[in-house]
Amino acid sequence: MLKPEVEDGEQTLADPQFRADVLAGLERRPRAIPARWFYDRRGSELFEDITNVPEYYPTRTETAILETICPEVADIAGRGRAVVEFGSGSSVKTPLLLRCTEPSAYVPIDISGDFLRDSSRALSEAFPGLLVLPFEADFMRPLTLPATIADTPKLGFFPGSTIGNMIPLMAVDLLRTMRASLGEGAMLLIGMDRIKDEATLVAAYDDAGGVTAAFNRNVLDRINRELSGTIPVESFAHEARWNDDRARIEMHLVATRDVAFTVDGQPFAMAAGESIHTENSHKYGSRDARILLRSGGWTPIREWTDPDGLFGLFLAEA
Ligand code: AVJ
Repeated sequence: MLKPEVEDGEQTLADPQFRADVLAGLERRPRAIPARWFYDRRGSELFEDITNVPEYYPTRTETAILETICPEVADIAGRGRAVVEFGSGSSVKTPLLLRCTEPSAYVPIDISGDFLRDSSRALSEAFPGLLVLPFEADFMRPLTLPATIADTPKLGFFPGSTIGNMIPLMAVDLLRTMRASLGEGAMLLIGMDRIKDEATLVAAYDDAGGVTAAFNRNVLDRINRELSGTIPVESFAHEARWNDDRARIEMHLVATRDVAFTVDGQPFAMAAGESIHTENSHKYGSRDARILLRSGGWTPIREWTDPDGLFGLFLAEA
């Protein structure tokens, strides 16, 4: 055999976009790497683990809200829509929504064909009669949905407060793009994490067990692995900061000493205390969220929250 044996799913070739983003991001001041690069196989596993740590309230809170209010969503939206999920879906939230909205089709959209195939297979098994149409695409760009469902009204689903990863300018752009992709008469069910006391927010992104720290540092391991980097990962500390001016949690990797390393042969030097900004997680109060939705071309029609008001789930119409 000429080709080296690799484990199934192991990434061997560096994504050129990953290389470009990392090199440009380390060059820039402040240094920053886009959050999307967290999610290699290990990063996705670590994120799963985060959703189970006690301090990280968003996942379990949103799931509980969805469980409670799903029949109302079905009453307002009506059954038989095509559910279009932006992202390949969670194993808990997606079945919850599908069970109560009884869609005519389910279209998960994801940039990673691997995740898409895995989650689609699992869903088809759980919902034998359901037409599952996995769609490999970057949902940040306008897309033409399958012709089979051209005349079916859509219910977009964008849970997890994923919109919070984007700065408001990009979030508004994405909402408009979704509206264009979903077409006439569409509705959107979207989750947004709320603004709350700083201690709760910071703890959610800096759990005592260090799972979020491992998730954050994994992007450095990934750079070392895929871009032949020499970053001394143990010399970077995880930090979660609340930026009140911009209403967002920021994750950083802070050099704990002067460090020098190379990535893809390119040299970099960082002074002790200097950081690499790795993620933003914007938080939206109820009014903020409604303005954001309207700016993106959506009319909010219902908002649901949990008893503690930690998380907001919105139904909006185009
Ligand atoms: C998946 C982007 C919604 O911002 O809360 C969790 C990612 N980062 N802990 C979030 C994340 C650190 C998460 N999102």
